[in-house]
Amino acid sequence: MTAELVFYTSPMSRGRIVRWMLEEVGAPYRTEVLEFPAMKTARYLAINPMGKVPAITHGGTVVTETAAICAYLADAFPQAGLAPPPGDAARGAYYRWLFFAAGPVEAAITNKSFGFEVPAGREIMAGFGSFAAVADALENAVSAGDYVAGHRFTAADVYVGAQIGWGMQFNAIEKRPAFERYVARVSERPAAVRAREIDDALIAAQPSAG
Ligand SMILES: N[C@@H](CCC(=O)N[C@@H](CS)C(=O)NCC(=O)O)C(=O)O
Repeated sequence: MTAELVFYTSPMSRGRIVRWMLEEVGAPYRTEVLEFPAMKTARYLAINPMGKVPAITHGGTVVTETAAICAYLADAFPQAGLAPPPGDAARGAYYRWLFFAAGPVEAAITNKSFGFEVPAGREIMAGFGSFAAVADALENAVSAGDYVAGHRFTAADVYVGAQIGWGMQFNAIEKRPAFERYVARVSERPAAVRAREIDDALIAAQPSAG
């Protein structure tokens, strides 16, 4: 019997990234939509003690953290070809940019959005250094080829593409031509389009919508 895959999300959240990944994977999954108070129930806190979405359960395995979920799904469904296998030279770049986007990029964007400044001269203490350094490194990553980990699209492109796309949409990342080209390339994939349609339909169906 195959393990049931359950996706806990809210259609306006980072869950949109996991939806995209799930659509890339193509395995059947069941969605549980949790709106904000429902994320703090004892039942959901047992899945994610942070009380945040997204999360997945796959049989008895619980995974939280969007980037970790993307990496887990790529490994759990290798037939989808969304991760360079261990031993493949592209595995290094795959890990590198996935973790870079979940750590330094996320921190740089959050700090910038809230107006938190790294005190001058203290960049060596901040894991992301400075926003400008993060943006330049990211531009390098998406300019070296079509995808961030070698010649093939991977789960790292789902996560990096979504982070840059989201950042540009909310003016947290400047619209550099290299970012726009990369985001256009990855976000026109059929799975990305399908994922947006599913979540946009869920938003439209919400009682407060319209
Ligand atoms: N580090 C987490 C962040 C998840 C997160 O912040 N989720 C937000 C929505 S995008 C949330 O659930 N907020 C509700 C709350 O904190 O009550 C990840 O990458 O998955």
